[in-house]
Amino acid sequence: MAKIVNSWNDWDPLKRVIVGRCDNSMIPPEEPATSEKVPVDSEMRGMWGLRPLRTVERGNECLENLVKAVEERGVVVDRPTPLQWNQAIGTPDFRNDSMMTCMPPRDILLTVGNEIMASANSFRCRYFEYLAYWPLMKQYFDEDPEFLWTQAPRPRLTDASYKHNYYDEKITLEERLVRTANKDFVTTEVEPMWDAADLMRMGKDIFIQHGLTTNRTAMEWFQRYYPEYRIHAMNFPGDPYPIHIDATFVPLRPGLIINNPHRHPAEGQRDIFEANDWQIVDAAQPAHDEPPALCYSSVWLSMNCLVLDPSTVIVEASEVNQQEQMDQLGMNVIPVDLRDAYPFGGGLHCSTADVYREGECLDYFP
Ligand code: DAV
Repeated sequence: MAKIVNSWNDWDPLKRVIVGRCDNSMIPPEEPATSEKVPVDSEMRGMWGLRPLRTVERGNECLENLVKAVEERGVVVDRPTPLQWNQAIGTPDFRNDSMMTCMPPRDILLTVGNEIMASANSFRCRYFEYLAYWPLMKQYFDEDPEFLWTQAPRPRLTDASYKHNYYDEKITLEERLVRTANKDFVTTEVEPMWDAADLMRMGKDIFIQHGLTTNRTAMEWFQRYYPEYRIHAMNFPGDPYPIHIDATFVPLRPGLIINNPHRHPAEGQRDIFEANDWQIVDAAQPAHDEPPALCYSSVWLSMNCLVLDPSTVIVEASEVNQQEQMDQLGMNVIPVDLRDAYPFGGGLHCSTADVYREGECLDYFP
């Protein structure tokens, strides 16, 4: 029996990866946590339902581009099994009129060494999304005797999990930034809630963004679950919609991070990197002024890259500035056309989840 699951960071040589699927994707109905994320001026406000089929097909074509690019380099690709996401769901604590999608996998699956853990997302529409990955988890479980198949404590997501009236149509960008600076987010602390894309794994250290999708109780939970790792909270006061660390603070290889120039770490949170001679470089300007239509994310998906090994990176094909900067930083750049997958939840890093990277758990911050 073979070792199938192993990954300690985002840069060691990638050998096996999960790539999402856009099939049956929904724009979910508003609910306490999601309304905070959709900007007031977004064309998606107030609308929900199946995403137009043509955009789903185009999104899937983009994901096929990514599959092809990594398979050509010897990486094994696994795909989730989409559900009918337009079904209404219910638990003893809440009902929701639909689910969302199985994009992007990075939000749902956290790989730490030989363990893949399904997350504790704060969006009700994502409560059952993990089911799309269960056939793969069972396969890994059957084939790899060391694989740990784990589910984080399921949040209840009752009304007590959210601050009500947190969102107000009239709130200005400045007021949002004050909230971010005050670490005042829509989720409460009644239970651990987290999206896997808020975690940045670096061997012995795990850095977790505190924001709209991940709370402090989650960090406390991780510190007790992984007593042998160091858990660090990160805040990025320049971000009015702090959600997921992978368009904000992105490692390319040991010693090098690209950082969104509008979202620098809070006071004191760079210290551990500087003390260990890590370089933190402002990321290049995105090539676009606007995200594509019906997209939740910002133009900074430009920096949401997939590192294949410490000297090779996949960057979105239209993101010419980011490609040029990667090149100057000594990376071999592989462009992949993925922009029409952005509306389904993100860029190259988001659209994937690690299964196997060569390498072991190292201490990069001794
Ligand atoms: O900049 O909108 C997107 C991150 C998606 N995983 C942003 C963050």
